[in-house]
Amino acid sequence: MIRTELCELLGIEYPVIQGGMAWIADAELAAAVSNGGGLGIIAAGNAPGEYVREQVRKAKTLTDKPFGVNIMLLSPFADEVAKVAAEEQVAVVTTGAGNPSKYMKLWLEAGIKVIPVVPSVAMAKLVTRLGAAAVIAEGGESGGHIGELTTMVLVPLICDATHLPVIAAGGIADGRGVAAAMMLGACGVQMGTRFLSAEECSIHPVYKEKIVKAKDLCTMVTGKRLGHPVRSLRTSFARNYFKEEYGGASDEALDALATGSLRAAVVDGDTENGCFLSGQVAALVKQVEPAAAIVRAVMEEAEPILKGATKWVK
Ligand code: TUI
Repeated sequence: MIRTELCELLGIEYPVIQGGMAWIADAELAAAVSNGGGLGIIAAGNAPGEYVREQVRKAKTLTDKPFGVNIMLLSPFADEVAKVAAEEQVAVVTTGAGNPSKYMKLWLEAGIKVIPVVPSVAMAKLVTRLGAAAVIAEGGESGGHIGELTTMVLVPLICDATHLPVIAAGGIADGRGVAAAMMLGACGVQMGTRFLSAEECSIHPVYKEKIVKAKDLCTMVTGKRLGHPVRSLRTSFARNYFKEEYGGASDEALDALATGSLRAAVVDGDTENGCFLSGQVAALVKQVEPAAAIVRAVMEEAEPILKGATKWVK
């Protein structure tokens, strides 16, 4: 059994957090992860405050374990969602895609543990000063909106930059990834892509099948030119976006292409118009199974690896 300071901090059994996947991570998935002993997360994505309030209240009926809300800071509704999280007094807020500074006081006064994604040492130091409870060091192997550095480099740098617990994310989908993250100094992991294959994850069956069947070179990064690099499955949509991006399309034309593309993937399974966000680890995801089984499996796999790690030490 692996227990770390993250378990004590969050009141969870296994040091595993579910990624806040926009359009995907709803009350059902979050509750399943929390009931499985990890920390489930409801993603606000680009949704309005009332959607998030409804999902939070639903999750409270599905689990009595702690869960969190992810606030995507590029969202036009970030202000109202931030307020809803405080009003509903969720246990944890994770943030992504921006600087959470302006909301920190509101959340801390509501007794919320704030865990921002930090793509750099500077951001880690800033949120440490502002009272974050822990930080997520998410490398560019991740799906969705990504930073510059890889997990292998980012995690130890962030561990050196803060005294807070560090959660590793990006490129982790099994016990080997968990063990490696702990070797780098992390005391927990966040996984997104692995939970796309959870039974309780309500994405379109085409999306789930694409994840389970994905191979090593199945993801690509688009959106660098606009300053918002995004990793997704290499579908005809992604290839076409990439072509336009480097073929002189205007910023407006690229925005128009992207509009509605997450919904088209998640709800319709539409490979022509849908953007199927995924981390590189899709290649390691083999089957559909309950979220609780995923949480347990990755931690049980990590245990003998960590125990055996002394075998090279003479
Ligand atoms: O946020 C994510 N992943 C996401 S958000 C998302 S929705 C979206 N879709 C299209 C375009 C943009 C967003 C899909 N996937 N991961 C966490 C993350 N946060 N990765 C990188 C960052 C980040 C980047 C810059 C965090 C802070 C930051 O600060 C910049 C600054 O200095 O303000």
